[in-house]
Amino acid sequence: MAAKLKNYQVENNQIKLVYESQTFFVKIIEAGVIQLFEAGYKDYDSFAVEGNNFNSADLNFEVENKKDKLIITTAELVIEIKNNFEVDFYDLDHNPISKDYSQKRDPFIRKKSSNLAEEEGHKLQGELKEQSVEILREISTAEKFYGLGDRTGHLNKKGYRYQLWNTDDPSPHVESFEVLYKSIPFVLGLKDDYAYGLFFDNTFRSYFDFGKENEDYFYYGAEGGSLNYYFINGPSAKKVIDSYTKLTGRTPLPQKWTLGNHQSRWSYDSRERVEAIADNFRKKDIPCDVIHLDIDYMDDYKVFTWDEDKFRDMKEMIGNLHEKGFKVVTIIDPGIKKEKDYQVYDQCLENKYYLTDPDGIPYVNEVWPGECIFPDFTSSGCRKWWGNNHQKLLEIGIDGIWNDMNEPASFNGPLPEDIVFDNDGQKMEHKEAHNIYGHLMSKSTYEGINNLSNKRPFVITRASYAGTQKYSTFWTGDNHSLWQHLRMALPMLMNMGLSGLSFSGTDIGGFGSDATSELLIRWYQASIFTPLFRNHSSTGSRDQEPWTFKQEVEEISKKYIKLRYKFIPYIYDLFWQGEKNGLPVMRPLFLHNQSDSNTYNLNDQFLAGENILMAPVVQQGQKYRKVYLPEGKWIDYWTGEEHQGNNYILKESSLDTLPMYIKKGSIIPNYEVQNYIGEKKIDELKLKIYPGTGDYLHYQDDGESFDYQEGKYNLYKFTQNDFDQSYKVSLEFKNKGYNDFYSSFEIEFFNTDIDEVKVDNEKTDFEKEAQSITFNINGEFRKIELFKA
Ligand code: MIG
Repeated sequence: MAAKLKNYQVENNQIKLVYESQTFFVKIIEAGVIQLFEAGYKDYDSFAVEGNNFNSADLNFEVENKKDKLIITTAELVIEIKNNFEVDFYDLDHNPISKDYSQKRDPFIRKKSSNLAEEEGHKLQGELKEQSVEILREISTAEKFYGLGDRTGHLNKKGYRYQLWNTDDPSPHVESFEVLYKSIPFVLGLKDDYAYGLFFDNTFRSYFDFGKENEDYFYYGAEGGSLNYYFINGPSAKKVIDSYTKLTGRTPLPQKWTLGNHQSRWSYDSRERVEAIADNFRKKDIPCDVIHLDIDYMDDYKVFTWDEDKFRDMKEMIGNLHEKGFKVVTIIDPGIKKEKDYQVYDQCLENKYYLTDPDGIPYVNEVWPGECIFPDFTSSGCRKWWGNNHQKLLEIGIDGIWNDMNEPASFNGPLPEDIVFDNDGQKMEHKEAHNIYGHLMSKSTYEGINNLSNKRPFVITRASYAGTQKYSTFWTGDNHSLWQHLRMALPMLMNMGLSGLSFSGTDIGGFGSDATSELLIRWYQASIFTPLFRNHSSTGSRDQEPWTFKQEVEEISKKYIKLRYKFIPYIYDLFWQGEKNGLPVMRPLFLHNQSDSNTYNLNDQFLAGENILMAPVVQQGQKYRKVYLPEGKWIDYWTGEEHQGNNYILKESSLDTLPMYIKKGSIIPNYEVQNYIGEKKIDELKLKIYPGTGDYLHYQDDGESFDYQEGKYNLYKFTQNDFDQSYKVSLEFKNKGYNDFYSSFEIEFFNTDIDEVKVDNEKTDFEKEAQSITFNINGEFRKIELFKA
């Protein structure tokens, strides 16, 4: 307990508060972003916040010393700090946003008669013990909680408790799971319709209890480290995410092919198998961009090697695949096989880049290769060395890296808590470094590939911490081919998106257990807008490629994979925007309808961007699906039927139907479907216009390099105005920097007619069909206008 405030000092943009027994700081990062931390514990930097993108130079704030509290006022917030460093946040009208809970913890009592139940094998939930850091905050009745990365259960986390300790547990993930692979200590609170964020930047085993032990308060705490958290003001959830991702970083624009269809399996374990899979996609006219190689491509599971027998002339194999338009991604695990004369092992030993026990002896545990040592990713030298190891893979043409087992997972019991990490001389123990192991491995991989190639690195990781989105994309680990897991995929991915992890996906069809044909179809449908679009399955489970079930499955899967490819420019635009505003591709409905309480607990619908509403079927045998449409008018993607929002509708949803709605006033870009991204030069942009009033920014670049950062991209602004008497659409350049312009536009309209097309004020011929018009343009233009009298 900090007890009484003795004195305080204002030092630039932070206030130092000296209490009888502790010292705290309140740092004003921006008017609505406040860091609260304790003096002392760490003098090394945050792993999540690596420099931030705020301009804190001219911040104005006032500090007022009242008898029993200190009051800090910024342009957005009033912060009241009381004894014991209790902190309350108010808006400028003095409405409370978030207040510390000033009473003691008072958990419900867990009654049990004896320990027999546990002996018999029942897993009883333990009590949440007092932590060395813990913060209790009041819960108001109408409060909802979101975020926290990859949690099981529902969109809204109220009433549940979670632990942050990166864990590989391949048994089917269910609602009562407290841990999973990732640790993202970020919470988005919605108090009535006022959003705020809390980011608890602590890497030790942490706990978040959202009113489970007592409905009056929620709790975050950790087993070590110090008090260090950020309060992020809304009132809009969009603003909270914008600020959170300014702090911890944003998903960089990916290479375009990464948005295509990925096919994986544990494992395509020979050259013949890989080639047969690839050929089948082309033969069957199912678009596919990427084949993944799981652990069996390696020589004896040794990382940065490959099996020369099973993968005869790997470089040639990859070259052939490239010619057919496939990219290849290989898995890399952290464990390094303990084997003399294996170069990676020798170098790791020589440079002392391994984890040690407290006596400095290399720590050994078992993973796929048998006995292994583990690289110490907290060491910058190790990260650099590990990153450079990718050279061998890049030389034979590998296009991306998939990092697995980096919680880290181990077969011979977990790594003890006192395993030592060097952290560039500021040593730390496993209990502090565990949750950042995957994060730092991703960083090493990203930076390595970035130094060795001139393309945007593509990394997928299983374990992560806050901020990993700067380096990697994510998949949700070992789900199963269960309907529950298809259902869970949606809230899990939405919460990951809210937590900064925008580029995420689940194993389509499910990893463990055997998929059914119906489940696979519904999973493909539900994934049309999940950024990572990969079918993956476990060794020993039934085959899961789209053609391994009856013909109907192949046909319907193909239809939806093709639909995905139509929307590639839309998804790519969302990534471009996400680099600017931090917003994810897959969004819960409340993000754009924050005052609509019907959206707060909507688990099975999401928005792709702002204007496409997805209501996939996630129940076996469901023929009719209830869909909630928020405010506005919504157009059924398939039938063109218009529906009034703020309304529930029932959609017929036979197996080949994916309920999908476009908001009136939307302009949506599409490309011709290709076998793979980049197969053809795209000269024609197809626009689907849902008449109304609205605008849209479309982005175009080379799809792979960093040239766009020097302005080599085109940005088009499309605007439509639906006036009483007339209707007008205009297309103009906002940025002209990339030389491949479209030479033709095909514009499809719903329920309207176009009478005139003008390119740079000159009337232009156009072809008209029932619902669309097409016209050619001569490379460059300034402005295109379409009129309806
Ligand atoms: O313990 O590499 O989550 O995607 O196929 C299993 C084999 C190790 C776990 C990953 C999964 C991958 C599998 N791996």
